[in-house]
Amino acid sequence: MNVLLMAYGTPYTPEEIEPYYTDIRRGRRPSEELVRELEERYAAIGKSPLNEITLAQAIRLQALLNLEAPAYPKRLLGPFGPRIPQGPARVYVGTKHWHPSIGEAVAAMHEDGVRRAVAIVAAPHYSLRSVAEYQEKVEAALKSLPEPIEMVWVESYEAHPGLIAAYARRLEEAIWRLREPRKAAYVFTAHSIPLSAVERGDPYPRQVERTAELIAKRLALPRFSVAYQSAGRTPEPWLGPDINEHLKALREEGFEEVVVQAVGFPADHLEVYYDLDLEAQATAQEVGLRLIRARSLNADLDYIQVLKELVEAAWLR
Ligand code: FEC
Repeated sequence: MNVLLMAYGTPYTPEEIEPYYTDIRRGRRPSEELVRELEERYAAIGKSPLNEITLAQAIRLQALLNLEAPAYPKRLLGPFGPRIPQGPARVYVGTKHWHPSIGEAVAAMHEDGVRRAVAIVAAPHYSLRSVAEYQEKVEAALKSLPEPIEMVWVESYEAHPGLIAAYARRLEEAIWRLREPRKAAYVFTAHSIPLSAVERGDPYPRQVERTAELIAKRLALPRFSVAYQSAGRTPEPWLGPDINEHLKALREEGFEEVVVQAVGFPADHLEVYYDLDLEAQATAQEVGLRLIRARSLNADLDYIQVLKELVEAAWLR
């Protein structure tokens, strides 16, 4: 079984921030001011852990897929010595905006003789501004190959029971830290997208709502809401409500505590460490709201198990 696991990607060094940002803007160079602002955001969090987490997800997914494969060496069941046995499943990593790029991953798959693979993004919701753009990049890479690779897509998995359970578990941990859970507000966030995509019928907001509803139902939350974060620095209108405005509104309604859970991203990265842990936290403190963020899924085995189930089901299609 072959898998192409994709994620957003992040620069490895401060020098890479500008070309990375240019790639996000489809080759249009951002102004000096925008680059400086982004450099400051990365400096404020030290470094985004996204590439390391994506690699850890890929390694763990490959290990899980191999462990149960019938052809895996039986000696794994006993002591197998210092080497981790290679198995029949191979997971390749491609990032949307940096290295290894999706093009580099597809080229490596071709070099290894792969003719069929499951393609999946480490983000549960489909959007014209996320998964559809990953798909475009995969299509472009496939076109440059002398032989085709059949890609079987997992386009979204917003209601996967394992995903809902994994998010609910992290939310429950956060609830333990509240003073009065019945009186608190519960907010689920996802990356904002330009409203123009929503107007073109993007299923993204509906899928984000669905994830939120299922987690809230599972934990019998007294109330919940959805807010959007990290709107881009572009003049067009973005999907809201923006998390910072939403926190202010919650305080005005009389809430004193809020749990925020980012359900649009499985991993920690700039938009979690900066936009939630620094910016949204500062907004909450400013208005006198106690904000607790539920921890992310990252490369934890419950999330990897979800990826494994999705990939295995897609492989059988
Ligand atoms: O840790 C890191 O360095 C990477 C964090 C990161 C993730 C991420 C995920 C998503 N984005 C989505 C949509 C957009 C759209 C634009 C856009 C712009 C940026 C910029 C940075 C950035 N995004 Fe992002 N996004 C991350 C980082 N994103 C940096 C550029 C600076 C800025 O505008 O803030 C606007 C593009 C344009 O200008 O044309 C649209 C969506 C996701 C969630 C799905 C996914 O992970 O792929 C949707 C992580």
